[in-house]
Amino acid sequence: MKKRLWLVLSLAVLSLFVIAACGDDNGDDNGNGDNGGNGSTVDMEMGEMYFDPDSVSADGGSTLTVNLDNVGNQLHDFTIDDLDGERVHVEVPSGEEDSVSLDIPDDVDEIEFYCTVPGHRESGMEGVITVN
Ligand SMILES: [Cu+2]
Repeated sequence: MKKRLWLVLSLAVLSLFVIAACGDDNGDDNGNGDNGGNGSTVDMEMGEMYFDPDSVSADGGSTLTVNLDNVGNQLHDFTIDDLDGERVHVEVPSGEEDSVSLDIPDDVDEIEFYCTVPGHRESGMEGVITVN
């Protein structure tokens, strides 16, 4: 019980640092997704009919870079209908890679992403970014 409270307090303090550090984000990424800093990167595979991983987490106020690798046999896309008022739509042809940087808002809990090619979302090409 006591341990858990300490953990919560530590996380709260850590978040303050993260928020403070966001002011001078230069957009550099260090290629490591889990440093707890103001930016992170995830390598995501696309195929028939999935995103892998289809569940990602990111800090509110941070930048999440998603490296997309379409290992499937057809074109897929990575789409977010409304990311802080903007639509994100990145098409990746079969066998190609692309990447997109997302400014994660801190006033939402989840951000859904999916593939807009007809039938793909229905077949499982969707996922969620959980905002910490
Ligand atoms: Cu698709």
